[in-house]
Amino acid sequence: MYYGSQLVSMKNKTDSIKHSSAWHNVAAHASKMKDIHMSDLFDRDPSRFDNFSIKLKPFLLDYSKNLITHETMSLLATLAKASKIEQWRNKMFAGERINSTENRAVLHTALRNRSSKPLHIDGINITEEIQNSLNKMKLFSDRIRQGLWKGYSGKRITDVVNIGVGGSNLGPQMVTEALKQYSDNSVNVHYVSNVDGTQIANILRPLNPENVLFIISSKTFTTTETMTNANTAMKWLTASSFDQSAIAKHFVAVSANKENAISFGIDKDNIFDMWDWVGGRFSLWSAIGLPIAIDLGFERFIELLEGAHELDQHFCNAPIQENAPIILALLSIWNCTFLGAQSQAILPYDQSLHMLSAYMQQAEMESNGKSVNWDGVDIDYNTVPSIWGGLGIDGQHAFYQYLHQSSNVVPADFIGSKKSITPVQDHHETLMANFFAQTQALMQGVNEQQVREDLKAKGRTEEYIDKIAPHKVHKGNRPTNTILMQQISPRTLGSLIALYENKIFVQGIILQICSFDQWGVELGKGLANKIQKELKMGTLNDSHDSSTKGLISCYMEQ
Ligand code: G6Q
Repeated sequence: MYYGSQLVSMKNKTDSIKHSSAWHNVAAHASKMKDIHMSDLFDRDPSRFDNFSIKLKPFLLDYSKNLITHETMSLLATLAKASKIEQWRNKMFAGERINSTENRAVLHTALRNRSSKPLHIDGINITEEIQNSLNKMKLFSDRIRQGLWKGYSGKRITDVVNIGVGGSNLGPQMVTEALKQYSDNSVNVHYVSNVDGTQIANILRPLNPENVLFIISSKTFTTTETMTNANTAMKWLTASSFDQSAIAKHFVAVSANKENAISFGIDKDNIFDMWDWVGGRFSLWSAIGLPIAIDLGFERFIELLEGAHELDQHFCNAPIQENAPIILALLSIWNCTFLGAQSQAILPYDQSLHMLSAYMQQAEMESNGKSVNWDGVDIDYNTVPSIWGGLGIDGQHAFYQYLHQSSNVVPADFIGSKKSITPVQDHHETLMANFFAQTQALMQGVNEQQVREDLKAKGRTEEYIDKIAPHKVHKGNRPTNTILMQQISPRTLGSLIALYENKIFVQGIILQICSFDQWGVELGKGLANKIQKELKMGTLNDSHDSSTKGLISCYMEQ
């Protein structure tokens, strides 16, 4: 089998990228660049914005406010070439098993490829499977939206509750939130992810079981949190109907594990496909996106896929130095691995994107938050930053102090829209004025002389100026990328998400990390299952450390 040779070719053969001349050249260049201030680079080059920005249909990417020169970008492009990024990209799109630790293809891009060209995985034409799944989603979402799918008592479905967690929740929920303005509200869509009963209890309290449809979204159909919530939902429904046949009318599943879904009680016709070549955190393009299709209508869901596909086309065809996802990945590596930044902020200036940083946090940190390379050998360079953030304006009145003056430099992505989807008087102008001001301030900063002159002009005493001036100095030189969207829409949002997904893939390849597994998530899961048994039995296992034992005993006292 071809995948065997693929695995063998990766095993024990990775020359650390750190030993390449491309890497050495970037590192040597970084030590020279550290003493340069970005505002000098702007002074020297009036066309810096034109040189370091890319205009694509859905958005403009300005990356000129990074500590870079033409030489930097050229050295980084050579690093990308040395990593064989184009060959790896082609392998991913062709369905090679680049998820080496799980021996799987990585084909979320196929889910949004609108061409009918066959693509075979293990002899199965997945293009056909994807199309069949989309057809099923269309039929189902139309019936729900038009009120043709009835509950057990003959009433229409008014509320859909999606039960899933992690990749089976964050993507669809983030998109549903972002595209609220595009919903005709024919159905209310809710999301339950937390095993804390408070969440499901609050969501179900005002609902009438006769009008509710549950989607159990779980690729594995074994995730404890999702199964616990699904069981609660099942009890809630059957307590009202007392009739098992009601289940088929109120429960559907999205899963790669049909057997488990069926033994849970879900009708086999009500199961939507998932495949092992789609990672959870990249799965919103599959039937995991069913709640999006129900909320917005299937045509809007297709627009989301098309927007992502357009960005994939750009990723596949644009040369490295004009390739937005590759450039974003290279800049992250430049800022973190070479210049030492430890975290990165995602700062949307668009209310609709309020869940974006949480989504990106999973996408990047679960993919690349690792410290061994493809061969399992320890990596001795900084890999990816921790990702955090939140809505820009709210952040300005909270954590931006840290961005401007902390001793840690936090590179940030600013994401805003030219047009608001909900124009209200002059709100958008105020919002965007802040959006532009912040990246300028982070880049330029204010030096001591400027602070002193300003305070003097305000009539402050010399004594006061001496005391306060150091506190008002902003060193600036803080890197930002600006993504200026046309307007949030299914299509542009699709492109934005695909931009980041492809960026994450590029980071993984250059840093030689397997981006598509998540063993770090498994460890705690296994332990929690064991402890849950102890809590149920009321007996404490002696093998725990004293802290864990002490905490569990204290919990058991109640
Ligand atoms: C994503 C991760 C993880 C996963 C959840 C839910 O890439 O693998 O977040 O999506 O643990 O898993 P199930 O869909 O199998 O319930």
